[in-house]
Amino acid sequence: MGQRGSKQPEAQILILGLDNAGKSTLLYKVKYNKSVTTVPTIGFNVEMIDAKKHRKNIALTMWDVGGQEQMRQYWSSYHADAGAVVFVVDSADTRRLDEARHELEHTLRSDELRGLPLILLANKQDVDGALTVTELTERFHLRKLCSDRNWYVQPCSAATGFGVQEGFRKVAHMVKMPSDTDTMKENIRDTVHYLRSNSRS
Ligand code: G3D
Ligand code: MG
Repeated sequence: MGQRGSKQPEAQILILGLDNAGKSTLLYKVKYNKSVTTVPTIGFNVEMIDAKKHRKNIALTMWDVGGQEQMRQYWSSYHADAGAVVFVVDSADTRRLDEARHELEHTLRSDELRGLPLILLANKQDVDGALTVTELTERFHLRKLCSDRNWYVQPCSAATGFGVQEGFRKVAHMVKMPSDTDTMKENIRDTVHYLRSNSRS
């Protein structure tokens, strides 16, 4: 049951990345399709957007957790219910790429996020010198880092809107719905029940 009492399935998305990567700007761009003036996020912003997965309506609750150093210790408390990780990078801030990579590696090591899809949003593509998808994929060693999960890199600009809707469509497409695991658990329960009742007879 959705938070709004809607019956459409709902998934939680974590939007992570260093401070100033453009997380909040992206969130408000995709939610309201407009640019808003952001202030550094203290705590978190949360927004729900409607999306489609396999032609079905779903709701994505997007958690934009502050990226500053002192906030990062709280990231893990948002992990448990997530269905996908969106990691936002300032593609033009080459000075902080190693720091971003380090944060991404650290995040993906979390047990709660194991196997969840990663969508890397290569933001600020409107800025001169922004790294391309290929360059970022290499710099982040994504093939190796994400060998055990689905991943995708979407070039975008929260400033111009380029690639933003596409990026979040991809998120909706790739997200693991909580019902996926519920269904799996039910299947396992049914199988165990079936095996037990058969072994008795
Ligand atoms: P954060 O939530 O990840 O910390 P913000 O980042 O969304 O607050 O954005 C940080 C700054 O980057 C903001 O500028 C914002 O306008 C800018 N920004 C976000 N996305 C883009 C983009 O795609 N292109 C460009 N050129 N700028 C972007 P200010 O000046 O307000 O600090
Ligand atoms: Mg912010």
